[in-house]
Amino acid sequence: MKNVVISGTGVFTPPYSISNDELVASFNAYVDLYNAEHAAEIEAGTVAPKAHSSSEFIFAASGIERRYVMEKDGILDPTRMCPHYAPRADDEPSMMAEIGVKAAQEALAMADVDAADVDLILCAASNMERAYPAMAVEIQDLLGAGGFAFDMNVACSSATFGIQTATDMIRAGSIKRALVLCPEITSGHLEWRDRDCHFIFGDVATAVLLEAKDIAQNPQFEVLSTRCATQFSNNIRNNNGFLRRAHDQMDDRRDMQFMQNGRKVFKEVLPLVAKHIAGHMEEEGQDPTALKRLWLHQANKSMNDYIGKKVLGREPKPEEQPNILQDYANTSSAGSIIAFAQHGEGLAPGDLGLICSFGAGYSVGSVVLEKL
Ligand code: CO8
Repeated sequence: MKNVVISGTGVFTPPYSISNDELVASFNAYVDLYNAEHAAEIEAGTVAPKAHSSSEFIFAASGIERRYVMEKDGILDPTRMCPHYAPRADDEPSMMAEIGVKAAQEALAMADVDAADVDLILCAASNMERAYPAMAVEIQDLLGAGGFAFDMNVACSSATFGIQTATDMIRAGSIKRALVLCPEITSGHLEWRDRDCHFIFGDVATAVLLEAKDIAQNPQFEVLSTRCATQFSNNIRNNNGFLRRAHDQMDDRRDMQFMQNGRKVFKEVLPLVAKHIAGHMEEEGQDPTALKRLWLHQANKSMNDYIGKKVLGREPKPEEQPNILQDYANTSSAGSIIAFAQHGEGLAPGDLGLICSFGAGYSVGSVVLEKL
């Protein structure tokens, strides 16, 4: 069995950022327009009025201060409330492939590896731009990588499940190097007109390069073990899919975008994650308090504070459990990888760290790493 290392990471950060105040101003303008347009029905009690959002609520409930997006004007236009992405011709790169390639190139440069020497590309994300051909195969072509490629979707846990998939293949010897890419264009499937969730998500792309240890030039972390788990829940759901044409009333149905029962997710996922990490560390023969760094899924600051405290048995220091959600918001599968890529410094050889994701499915994935 081959040992596996992570030797490169990359983060593509989109060009535009939207602050909570900007987002709330456009949302509230949309609400005023909506309520004026439906004044008669609201008066008659047949339509419920919409309520204003607030920056104070968003920060207090989530810890999010701003989010990056690929396009900002459409989102902030109260008469549109969704990004505007021009359709691309078949001979142009898809959006997911374009940003996935940028993150991948950063990871390859860090590891000093040629794309041609990579033999697996995984495009692991919450939503796919099209059904086929796979974005992963398109990225393989754009990079000039070898081997094979495929798309996989485990919502917010796509990165950790992708790392397990790639690690297992390297261990077994069927591949030598893999790029796990998470291009998340969440702005395309967020309902920006819903006060309960309009602030949650942001766009980004991340890359992790995994290699067999014996061929890595610049290894950073060894993958000691991985653990994936799922448990069915409808509390985070998106009903859009290939049967859409065959269903009635599909034009603007709320369930064609991201939906969640946030309170229930919060309550149900926390114990699941705390138990998952404890079980993984036990399998590893280590006490959870041995972990010097937690790179957690970036959905909600209070959730992360709770998990950090539960795992370490005390309040983690900020550097032990770095958050990036204040700047990026929830970037689905990419969140824990941004934290890992941007806050991997300051560990000594032999130190243990843990990447952990959780989200729709429900799904939970964890990766125990040793600093080299
Ligand atoms: N402004 C002001 N007030 C508001 C707003 C707002 N924007 N939104 C809600 N309120 C009000 C509510 O109406 C409610 O009022 P009242 O008490 O009078 O009824 C009050 O504030 C409290 O509302 P909530 O109970 O909803 O607020 P919470 O404290 O629970 O916070 C959160 C809401 C932040 C959503 C929180 O529940 C949370 O973070 N939950 C966990 C969510 C989570 O981790 N989800 C994972 C989803 S990501 C994933 O799995 C990937 C899916 C694929 C990606 C999709 C991309 C688009």
